[in-house]
Amino acid sequence: MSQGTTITSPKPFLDVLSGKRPEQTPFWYMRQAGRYLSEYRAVREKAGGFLDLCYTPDLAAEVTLQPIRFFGTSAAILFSDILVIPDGLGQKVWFEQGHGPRLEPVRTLDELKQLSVDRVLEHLAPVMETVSILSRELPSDVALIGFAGAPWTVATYMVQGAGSSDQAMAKRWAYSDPDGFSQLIDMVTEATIAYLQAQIDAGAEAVQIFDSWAGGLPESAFATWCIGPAKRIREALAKSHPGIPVIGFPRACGPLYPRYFRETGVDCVSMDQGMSSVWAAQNIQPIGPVQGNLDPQLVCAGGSAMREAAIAILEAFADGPHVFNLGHGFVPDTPREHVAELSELVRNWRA
Ligand code: 1CP
Repeated sequence: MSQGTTITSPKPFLDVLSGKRPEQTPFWYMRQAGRYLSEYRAVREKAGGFLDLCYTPDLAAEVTLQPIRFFGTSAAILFSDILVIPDGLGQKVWFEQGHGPRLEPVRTLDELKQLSVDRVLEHLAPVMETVSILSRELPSDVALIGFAGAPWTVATYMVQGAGSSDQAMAKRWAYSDPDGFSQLIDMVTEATIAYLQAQIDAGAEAVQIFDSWAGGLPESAFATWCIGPAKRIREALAKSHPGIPVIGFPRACGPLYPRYFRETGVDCVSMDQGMSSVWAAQNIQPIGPVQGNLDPQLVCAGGSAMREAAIAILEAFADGPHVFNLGHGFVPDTPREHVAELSELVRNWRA
């Protein structure tokens, strides 16, 4: 190729993560595989339990590929869950239909000592098998994203024993006994680094760290429990797998986004719908590529409200690197025709 020719990779999603601004904005959706698709529900039924689905490579690969076939997204996200890490550490984890995850809570150092990072990779070997199937089967222009929960968010489930809107039990442990709580965070961080490294070895081309409950923390706790572990993960991956981009999603952390972006060293931040896209284009996008941030409820509503909000986001971020996404995952009763219409709109939009 002659000097000066612009080389574009066949994967626009990876181009954006490396800081480029293609004319067409790449897109994918958080929870793009899931209960709003009848085909997903059929495969989940066949698998038995939810964790069985995560640990059956053929079926997990099938549900990962469904949204690529139906909507032509620019990236596939491995089908798994953030709670496979506690499961791999030896904590009892189960999913009750309609109630979400349940765990046998870990609230003391004695309970923590029952868990171990030693068996995590062996336990999660089926997930790596799913990643290798996907890296063989994905279309050549679709990137494969691996993921894990951020240590703080995973710890909130481990300590509470379920999802919680106030993260009360984890906060109380973190505030009253930071040294003890840091042992839990360190264990999850170590397991997460090994798990993400194994996903990349198996074929993941980028990874996302989901810190869904980052938004509830005051700044100093956010720095300790969200920025610190994400920085550790970022540095470990930069050493073992240079060139693999990391997306951070410290959901709902508001004005702390720029600090998170700079201090963790992640390659891209994913933003929730509470973030003003116009403000973010001025204050966050100059730091690096951004991802987001359509309200998933707008996709439920559909129509002109959805279209206008999507266009406003595309326009706000048009001058720099941007991956179109939701501000959080699809909700189960999202009409798939709305997802098809949104995908068509983003695919045809030009900066
Ligand atoms: O079939 C079912 O009933 C299970 C529903 C479901 C699905 C489809 C769960 C249970 N997890 C998943 C898949 C999942 N989870 C993916 C797959 C890839 C994709 O996006 O298509 C990913 C990336 C996740 C990540 C995840 N799990 C997060 C972080 C993102 C977020 O949504 O905030 C969290 C917090 C979880 C925990 C979890 N697992 C499942 C549920 C319902 C929850 C949330 C529980 C709660 O609200 O506290």
